[in-house]
Amino acid sequence: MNKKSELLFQKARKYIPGGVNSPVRAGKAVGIDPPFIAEATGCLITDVDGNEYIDYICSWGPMILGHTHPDIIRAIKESIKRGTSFGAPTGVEVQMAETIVDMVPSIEMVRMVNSGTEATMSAIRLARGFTVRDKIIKFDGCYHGHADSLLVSAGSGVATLGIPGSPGVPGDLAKLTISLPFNNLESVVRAFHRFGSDIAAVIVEPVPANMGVIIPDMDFLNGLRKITDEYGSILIFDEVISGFRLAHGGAQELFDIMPDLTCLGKIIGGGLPVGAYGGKKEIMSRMAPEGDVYQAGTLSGNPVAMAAGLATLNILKQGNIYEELEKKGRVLFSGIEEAANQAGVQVTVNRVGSLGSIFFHDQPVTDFHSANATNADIFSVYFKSMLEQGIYLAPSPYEAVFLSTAHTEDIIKKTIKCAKTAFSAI
Ligand code: KE4
Repeated sequence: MNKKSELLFQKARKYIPGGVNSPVRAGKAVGIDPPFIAEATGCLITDVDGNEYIDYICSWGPMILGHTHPDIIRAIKESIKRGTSFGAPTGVEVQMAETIVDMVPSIEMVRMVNSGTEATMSAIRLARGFTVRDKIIKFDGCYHGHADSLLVSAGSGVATLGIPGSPGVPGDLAKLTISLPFNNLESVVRAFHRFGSDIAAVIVEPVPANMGVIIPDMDFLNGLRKITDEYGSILIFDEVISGFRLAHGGAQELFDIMPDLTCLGKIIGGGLPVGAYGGKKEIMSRMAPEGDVYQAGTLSGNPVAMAAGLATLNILKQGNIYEELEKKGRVLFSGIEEAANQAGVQVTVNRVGSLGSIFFHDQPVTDFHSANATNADIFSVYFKSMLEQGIYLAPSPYEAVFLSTAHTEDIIKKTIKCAKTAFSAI
C-alpha cells in the first residue's frame, strides 16, 4: 500500500526536478516510484503509508549508529537550545577538528564544509593551488560529488542514469581530468610518464563504493602513493564513505597508506550536513585566511551539525565497534551469497567491513568495466522482491549496502531469509 507516497511523488514532481532532491532517490534505475519516508529509528525506517523496512541505505552511509541514536539526539537538542548558527567561530568546531586530527592518521589540519562535494571540490582546488598544476587523475566509476572537474566518468547517480558525465561541464575543464581504470596501476604510470609534471593530484576512493563496492589491490593503492611522491603530485583519498566506516581512521588506517589530503563527509555529520577536508599542515595552511587558496561557507562548522558529528565520533572511538561491524558484515554477506548459490543464482560479493555489494555476475568485479557487465535487470528483480518483503536497499546496482550497529543478529537473519525468497523469484 503506497497511496500516500504516490500522491506525494506526483506533487513533488510539480515542484522538484524528478520529484527528488538527489537523483538516485527517484528509483528510476529499478523502475519504482520511491516510498516517501516519515520516520526512522535504529535500523528501521517507516514510509508515509506506514510500511516498515529494514534500512540498508542508512542515508547513504551517515547512520552507522542507526537512526535517532539517543546520544546524538541529546547532543542536537542541547546544542540547538543555544542557537542554530552564528557565522562565527565556536568551541565545538575546535573540538571536532581536534577529534578528526586525533582519529585520522594523515590529518594534521582540517577545514569543515557542508557536503562531500564541497570537500572534494576544495581539496582539488587546494592541490592545484599548492602544486601550480592543472591536471587531475580520477578513476572510472569513482564518484566524488558533483563538482565540474569530477563529473567525468563518475559513478553513483551518474552511472545509475547512464549519462557520460554531465552537460554544463565545459570541455576545456573536463579535458583537465584524466579518468583511468581503477586497480590498473599501469595506466596511471603511463599517464604520469605523459603528463607527470602537470598533474596536480590523484583523487581516489580507497574503497570505491559508487560502482558497487570494489576491493582495492594493495599494490595499486601503494603504487599511487609512490608515483605521486615521485612526481610531486598530491594524493587525495576521498573517504567520504570509508572514513570512520572501515576503521577509526578509515581506509588509510586499515591499509596503512598515508594520503596528502583526505576528504570526509556523511558519518562526521551524524545525519546533519557536514563535509571536511584535511591533511598535511604544509598543504592545508595554504587555505585562506592563513594562505591564499580560497574556500568559504556560511554554515561551515555549524555548531548543531558539529554536536551531532562529535557525538557520533565519540561513540565510534569507544570499544570494539569495528569488530562488531565486521562480524555483522561477514554474517550478512556470506548468508546472502550462500542463499544465491543454493538458488543457482550467480553472484559476486565484494565487502569491506560493514560496506558491501552483491553483483549479479559470474566473474570477479574489480573495476567499472566489470561492474558494468553485471546484470542490472536481475538486480531490479532482486531489489523489488526485497522491497516488497520490507528490505530497503539502494535502488541502483552502482551503490552499496551500508550496515549499522543497530542491525541485530535477528534482523540480519531475517534479511538473509528475504534474500532466499528474492533469489527464488529470479
Ligand atoms: P555529498 O556531496 O553527496 O555529501 O558527497 C559526495 C560524495 C563524495 N565522495 C564519495 C565517495 C561519495 O560517495 C559521495 C556521495 N555519495 C552518494 C552515494 N553514493 C550520495 C547519495 C546521493 O548522491 O544522493
